Amino acid sequence: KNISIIGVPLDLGQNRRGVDMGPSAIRYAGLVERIESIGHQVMDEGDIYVDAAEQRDSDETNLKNLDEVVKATTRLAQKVTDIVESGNFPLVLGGDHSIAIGTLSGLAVKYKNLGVIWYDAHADLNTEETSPSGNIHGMPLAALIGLGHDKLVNLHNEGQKVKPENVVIIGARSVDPGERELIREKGIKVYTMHEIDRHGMTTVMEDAIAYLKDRQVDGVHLSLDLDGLDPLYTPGVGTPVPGGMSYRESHLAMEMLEDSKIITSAEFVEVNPVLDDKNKTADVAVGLMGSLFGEKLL
Ligand code: DIR
Ligand code: MN
Ligand code: MN
Ligand code: MN
Repeated sequence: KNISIIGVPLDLGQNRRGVDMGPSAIRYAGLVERIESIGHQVMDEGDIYVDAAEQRDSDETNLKNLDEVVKATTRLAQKVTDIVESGNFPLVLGGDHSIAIGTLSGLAVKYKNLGVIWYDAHADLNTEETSPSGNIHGMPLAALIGLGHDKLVNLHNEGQKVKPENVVIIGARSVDPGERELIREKGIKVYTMHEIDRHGMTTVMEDAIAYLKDRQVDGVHLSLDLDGLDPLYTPGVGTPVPGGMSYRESHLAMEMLEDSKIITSAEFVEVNPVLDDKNKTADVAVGLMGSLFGEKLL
């Protein structure tokens, strides 16, 4: 593969500063060497420019730092569009999960029936109306299916970027009331921790992959929030939730995605080195990317 890496040092989609250092932490953990050693061509395209947060709260909305998030994610969307049009595989490094609005809006220019695997403790399906926090990192999936603030929904291009029935959420264990309603109403496929405990990661991933193939998707984007894993393995995240997926379950999931050959783009988000234990979370992220890109023990 020809892989283009883009960093997005954005921490304005949530409350805990420091996740803007995620791209540096992931590069420091040896990302480029690791992927090159598998045999891929890697182009590090550097970071997207992020404006400093305004110190006042906007009058028109309860969404925090809306204009700065919109500007940075719009730049990201254009960059991702350029990369997919050149035929390269985009690998985006966060930054908080609000960046997914940019990544997927950029992908939507090329992929008209894109599948999405959302590996996360959360559903990220809040809107302006339902959000308990005002944090945009809790809203990207809603915006991408066309719901929420206009500026998020119409970023890069007008309207819905992803069909709700093409989304699979894996690892959910913290879902807000408005999100639960949306999941039911839109029929979004969710494998909660219950399904993973009960049936095992193998069955869950086989099901998820078969589901997306049935949907006849023209590509599949992996959006992996490091808080999807148990905080035991990835403590450097802003909103840790106990009872998550293990290190091995997560590697197995990546290995099965690699075997399936369905993944056409990926992003790894919410690595916060300020909250981490000696860059452990970035190390885990790079290990998972190794498995996703075909690293084999033997
Ligand atoms: C919560 C937390 N559902 C919110 N979301 C997080 O603020 O909307 N997403 N942490 O990753
Ligand atoms: Mn910062
Ligand atoms: Mn998330
Ligand atoms: Mn999360």
